[in-house]
Amino acid sequence: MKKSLSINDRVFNNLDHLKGYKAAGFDAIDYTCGWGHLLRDDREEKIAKAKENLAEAGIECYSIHMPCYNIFLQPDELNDAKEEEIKRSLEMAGKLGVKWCVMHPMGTIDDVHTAKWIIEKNAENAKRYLEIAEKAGTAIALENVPHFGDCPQYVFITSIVENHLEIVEKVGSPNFQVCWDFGHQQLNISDADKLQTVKTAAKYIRAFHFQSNYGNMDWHFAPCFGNVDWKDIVKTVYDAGYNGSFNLEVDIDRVPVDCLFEHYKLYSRMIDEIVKDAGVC
Ligand SMILES: [Mn+2]
Repeated sequence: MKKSLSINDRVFNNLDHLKGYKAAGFDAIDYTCGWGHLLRDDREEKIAKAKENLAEAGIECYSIHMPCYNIFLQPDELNDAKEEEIKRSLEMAGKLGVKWCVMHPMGTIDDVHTAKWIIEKNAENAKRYLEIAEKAGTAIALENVPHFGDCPQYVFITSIVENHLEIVEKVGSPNFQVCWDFGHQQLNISDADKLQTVKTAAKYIRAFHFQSNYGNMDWHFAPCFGNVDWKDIVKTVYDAGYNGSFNLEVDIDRVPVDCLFEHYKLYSRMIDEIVKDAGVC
């Protein structure tokens, strides 16, 4: 089983750092794209260097987090700069051998914007991105966004698992599947039966974000904090045949770079604890 952590440009192109990360027990990364550097002229050199560094460190780039629109926008509120950034992220993913590119959905359900319309529009957008992804040799996974308890007026389209899967079904490709965020699920006030929801989504899950919280905010804590009850939900995903990377999407931006290795060791150990607890590996 590959273990990965979401990392961003702070350490992504630092070979010594990647070697330390590997030594701490990780063999893959989830790269959170520097939303902006893909629009700069030096991007091709950076991508080539990243490829070289990852190979030398013996690390796979299993997934990326694509640049995304603000989740509060409706799916027809597009702009050329973001479309170009998304396109370039998919092309970069192809060059780095990335298996799954994770994207957020667009659209909140209200009196004007029905679920049916939002689903249709997201599928339309996704098909356009998928064409670019397949040409580049990669694939896309659509993430679940929670219906947050502190802003209940916003019901995001993938807060309802049936809507989420309907977008996937409408796109209708093995290269357009689901990224499951366990921390988001814990926050989702529209999700009354968490285990049943994971069971419903499990066969579509190709990448996941494991992160934790105490049910009040989207903290992105490491699993040694927060109270996500992982045992049955993780088991459900693996029992459905999940064979991707065990990915932690943990907020480490405020950890000083020279202290990160201690965190990596702890997180690697926590993944071992979780899979042992869930009895999946
Ligand atoms: Mn996530």
